[in-house]
Amino acid sequence: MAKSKFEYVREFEVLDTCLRNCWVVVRVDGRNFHRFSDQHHFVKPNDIRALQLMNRCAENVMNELEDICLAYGQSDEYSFVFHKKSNWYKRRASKFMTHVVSQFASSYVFFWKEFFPDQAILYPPGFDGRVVLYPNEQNLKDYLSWRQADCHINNLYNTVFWSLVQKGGLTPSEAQKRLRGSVAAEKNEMLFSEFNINYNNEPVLYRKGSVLIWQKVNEVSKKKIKLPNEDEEKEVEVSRWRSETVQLHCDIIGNEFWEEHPDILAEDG
Ligand code: DGT
Ligand code: MG
Ligand code: MG
Ligand code: MG
Ligand code: MG
Repeated sequence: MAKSKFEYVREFEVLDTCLRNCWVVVRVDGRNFHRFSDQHHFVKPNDIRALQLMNRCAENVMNELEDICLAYGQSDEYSFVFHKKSNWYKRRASKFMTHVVSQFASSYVFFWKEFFPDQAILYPPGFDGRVVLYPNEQNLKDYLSWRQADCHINNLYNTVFWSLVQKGGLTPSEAQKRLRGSVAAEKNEMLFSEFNINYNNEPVLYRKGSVLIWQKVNEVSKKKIKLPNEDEEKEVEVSRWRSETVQLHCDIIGNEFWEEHPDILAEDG
């Protein structure tokens, strides 16, 4: 087929291939969710509906896209890890990022009413996205540890802050002043002595965030078959292995998690 004289513009497109053998992480984050959470009356500091909606969206992303071996989410963000051997869309960074972000954002609106049956969604939310490559397993584990440590630091702060405001009667700026310069141990102590809250007994979903991984399940179903030498159909049980996502709320900073799930980052994963 003859080429049009416009064809040359294609040469303006540049390659954005992710370096081979690197773990590809795409992180999405809600745009101005400070405002979005206020306008939709999210419970402070943690709204279980909002967090579960995020998890539902991430599950959809993992099921719809290829080669995601793990996802980690907290607050208004989710990180997706594409396997280092992935060759999805020839490893084009823009494909990884835009497919994750658009699938996540459309899921957020699509599944909204399942989690907020009594709260209309008031305007279309947006999410930003970024791609980061990690050249070895330790860097990837440290990335995930960084996000989980961030979850812990923010959640401890927010738990004390909102206790001081909601139960202690302080204004937000008074609470902020009380907390300025305090270390973790002091925050724990404040929670315990003033509000009788043992931080370690707070819901693990809030303290650790959510991890999505694949697990193999054996699916048994009944099937009718006709044997060549018999007239009647016979019902037999067939079983097959299927992968489905499972949600965990556990520590991923220590080695135990990786020792328990060696298959997640396996070469042939
Ligand atoms: P950005 O990401 O720079 O566009 O701006 P924001 O406002 O999204 O800031 P970010 O991502 O650093 O912080 C997340 C915001 O989302 C923060 O204001 C608190 C809010 N948020 C996230 N999860 C919850 C929740 O479960 N309950 C409430 N009340 N707010 C939440
Ligand atoms: Mg945000
Ligand atoms: Mg921000
Ligand atoms: Mg955020
Ligand atoms: Mg197309």
